[in-house]
Amino acid sequence: MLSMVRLGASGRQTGRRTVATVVSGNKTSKLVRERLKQEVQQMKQQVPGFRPGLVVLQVGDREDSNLYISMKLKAAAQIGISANHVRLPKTATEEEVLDNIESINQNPSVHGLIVQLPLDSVHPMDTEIVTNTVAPQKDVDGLTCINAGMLSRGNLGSCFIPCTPNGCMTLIRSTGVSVAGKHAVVIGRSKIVGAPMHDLLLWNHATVTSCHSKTQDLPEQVGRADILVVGAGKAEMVRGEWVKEGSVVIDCGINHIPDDTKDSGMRVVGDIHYQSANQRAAFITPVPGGVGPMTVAMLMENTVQSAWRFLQQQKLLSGR
Ligand code: NAP
Ligand code: LUD
Repeated sequence: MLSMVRLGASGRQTGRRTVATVVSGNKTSKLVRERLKQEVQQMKQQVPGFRPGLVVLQVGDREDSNLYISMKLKAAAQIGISANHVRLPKTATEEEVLDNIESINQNPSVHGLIVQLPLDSVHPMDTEIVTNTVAPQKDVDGLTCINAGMLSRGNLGSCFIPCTPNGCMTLIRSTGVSVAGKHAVVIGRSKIVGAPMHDLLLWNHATVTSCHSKTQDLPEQVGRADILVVGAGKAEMVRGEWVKEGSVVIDCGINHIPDDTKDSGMRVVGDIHYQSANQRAAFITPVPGGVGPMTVAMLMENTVQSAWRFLQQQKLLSGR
């Protein structure tokens, strides 16, 4: 019976089994936000009257975007970042959206600008053109070709790293497991999650496999992962039986599934089947309370970093 207990792995032992340690995004994001609050206070001491500025541009009125934006505005207020929500109607044209971005690009009191995705417009819109119109030095989502290009070349110190992968990386670091030399598997290759996650793991010296909808034998690839990051948008797709014993498992997925026991009739789950994966992983992120809150915290981090860079360029700082 003793063989049922995974010796040496961290985690909570329940009966004969060891379950994974929960990697809390709620806790880690709170620590990040507290640190940033202090940084903003220092900033104000050095440059009286100064506040980092963030604009969140929204096209349309998606309910999920409204929720995420409200979380971003709340976090900004708590830290001392001056955040503005610019709402354009569903009827806005691409030209109007681009005009708005260009005018915010010109505003020196704005250090960070994001366009919340997806765009919810009645008109056809090229998301790539829209995100690329953001000035790279204000692109705190890290979605412009300039920032994505720097990340893909391993120029990590000069670029803005997209918030969700940056949050995943922070959570991986919080486990104490070193990334260098490990086999990391990323499921998904989107511009906002999968592709930058691949780059970030690679330049943190993991050996990385990227999987997508055409990957053959996903369970086999997952089984090789010392570090697994999933951003596929498929509820509970990754089964616990696929997961390597003792691995670090990070779930970016946010999916709504029916649940009669909830007042709303819905429940939020990730892309990983948590209850089986936590029987094999050493560390696992929950959904909710995992990657989501880290995305918000990393946006704040990038905005504060952008404000520091701005002050430095304006030669308003001494000795930083
Ligand atoms: P996306 O643009 O739809 O990309 C999904 C990716 O997953 C694509 O690369 C797709 O492959 C791949 N994929 C889909 N089905 C697959 C399958 N059966 N097997 C293997 N790969 C598969 O989505 P996204 O924006 O990256 O978001 C992914 C998930 O993360 C969603 O649940 C989203 O809500 C969530 N998310 C969460 C946060 C957060 O802060 N927690 C932030 C962003 C996104 P192809 O490229 O071949 O189509
Ligand atoms: N677009 C994002 N679109 C969607 N969940 C977010 C997100 C917070 N340009 C741009 O903010 O970074 C972005 N930049 N995204 N997302 C998803 C994505 C974007 C997702 C989840 C959360 C932001 C979050 O805090 C909570 C959690 O997981 O605990 C609550 C989840 C819930 O629905 O109850």
